[in-house]
Amino acid sequence: MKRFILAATISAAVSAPVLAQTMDEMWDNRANGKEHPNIKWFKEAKFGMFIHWGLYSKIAGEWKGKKYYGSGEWIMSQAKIPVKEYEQVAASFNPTGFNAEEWAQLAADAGMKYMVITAKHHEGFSMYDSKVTPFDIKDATPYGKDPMKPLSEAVRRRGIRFGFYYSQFQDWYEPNGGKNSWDYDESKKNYQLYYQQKAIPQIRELLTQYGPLGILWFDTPGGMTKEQTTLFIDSLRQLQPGCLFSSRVGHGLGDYKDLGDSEIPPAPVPGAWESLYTHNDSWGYIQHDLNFKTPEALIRLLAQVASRGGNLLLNVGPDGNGRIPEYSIRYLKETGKWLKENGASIYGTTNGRIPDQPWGVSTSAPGKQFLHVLHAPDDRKLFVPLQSGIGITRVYLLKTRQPLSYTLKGKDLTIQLPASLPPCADNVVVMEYKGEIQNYTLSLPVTVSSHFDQNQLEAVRASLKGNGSIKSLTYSHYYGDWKHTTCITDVKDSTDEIRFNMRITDPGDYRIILEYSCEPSSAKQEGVLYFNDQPVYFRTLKTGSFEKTAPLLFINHIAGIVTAKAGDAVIRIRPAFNGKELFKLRSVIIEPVK
Ligand code: H79
Repeated sequence: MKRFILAATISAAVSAPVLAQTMDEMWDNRANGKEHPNIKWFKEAKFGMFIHWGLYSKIAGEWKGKKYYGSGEWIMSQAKIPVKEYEQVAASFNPTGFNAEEWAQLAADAGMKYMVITAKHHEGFSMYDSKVTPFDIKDATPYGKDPMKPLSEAVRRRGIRFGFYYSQFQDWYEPNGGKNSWDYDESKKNYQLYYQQKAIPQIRELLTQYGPLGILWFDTPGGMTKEQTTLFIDSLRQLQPGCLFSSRVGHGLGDYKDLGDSEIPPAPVPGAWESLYTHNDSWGYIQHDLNFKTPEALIRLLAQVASRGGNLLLNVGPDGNGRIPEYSIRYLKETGKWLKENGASIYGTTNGRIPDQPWGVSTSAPGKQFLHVLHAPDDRKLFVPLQSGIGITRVYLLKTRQPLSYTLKGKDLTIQLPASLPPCADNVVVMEYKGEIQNYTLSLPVTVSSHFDQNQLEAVRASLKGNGSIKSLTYSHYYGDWKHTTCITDVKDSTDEIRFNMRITDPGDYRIILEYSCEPSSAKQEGVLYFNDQPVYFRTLKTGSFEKTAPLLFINHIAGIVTAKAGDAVIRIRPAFNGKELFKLRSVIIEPVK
């Protein structure tokens, strides 16, 4: 049975190979094998604030009367703004609304344990007082002050680690910096000169003038060999040996892994790592981007990332006046309220040992599983599949400490949720136990129950035979606003097979839905889904082609209804004939017929 590396076992190195496949150059997520002596705080922190703030914040997504969509910090590149025009923006950049104490307090109120702010993004403008260039906030703007000094102090005073984002390769302002091809001839550039004259001296400033840094957050590596990067890191390390370097320093030399922008791994990932999302669709402020994630979505995202063992670095984009958007302030504070009551289920935890269930996800602490109930079952009975040799000592609601009754039959734990359980983005149940719960393998049966509107068999839980593979597909909607979806691809021959093992907890009729994307060339092919041995035939429906710069569209294609007994069951999916890729299957959804 061929199984994609992600699915091998979750203790093996996962996810890196798929992610690296697509944009290795830009999104290097490989960390070095050695654990940094100061990695502990990072692993425990779980929630950090990312801040993108620069001249693009003042431009706010609109240039010469035209609105731009996507990543606002990319507007100089997107609108091909010449350096001579772009630098004029600094002359009116006067963020008098900036208040270091307010920003630091928001991070604290949100329950964030670290902060990473752009000292210099790709635009090349330094948001701190740099002696290396006059193109900085102190020397080139009417504001005339260094906001990073008071911010670093206000943040650290609250026990929050402070760090800088620094775009080490891309610098669109400098003739020898990476990636400005509209002003400068890329083939004539001397990247080494840029590194020696700007990037390295500036990073040295950041490492020596702002106290102890938690993180130096690099991005989009380029222009250096592995040997050069090693020397670069070694010399910087001497200034602050305790500072962590993100994986995007390149060549697999960082201290922890950063996933792709806006990417959450579908299964636990070992080691120290971080998912990074922005609150709306852009990292830098865009006036017309109001697509803010609700507190509920933020809480669930945080729980999901923690269940895979990582940190969530969540970005806010302050505007050109230095104000954080009102929605970010409100929704982050709401998230912080939830964390005040439920933080024990997030901070310091490791990945959950119970595979994803229709009710939600889990996180771990010694002797404890935190069960994050994202969807309450309609009978209020929480089914938790365990392993043999596990004894339960206590089960209670984290928020109120209210004990919950439960039954343990063999390996099956059933917890009774209170009828009065108030709706919440994530009600956390604590299960204390004796014994050792092994990390799960992805081929364990997926629970299917009639007490949820839907049960989902995610691509990552499939076992594959033949040509199929499980891939993280990367695409954007507007411009640089990346999305990632894990799908089963390349299943094309009649001998290829996608298999899901299920554990059906309730007998009855179920509707089986295939959630997939289908290229024009893949459409109208026959497939067959076996529910145990019962065949259900279907023919693929076209959704459109997969392009990197367009939404990947999915259809929920109802294959049919089957009648199930309680117990173990299997779904196998095959093309009826040899042909093209059948589809890109995101999940199989199983809905009880009520
Ligand atoms: O700071 C945020 C982004 O600006 C930065 N990473 C996060 C944290 C980032 N820099 N580069 N990338 C992400 C990759 C972006 C590539 C693209 Fe494009 C930008 C795709 C579309 C716009 C370059 C230009 C590649 C295609 C067109």
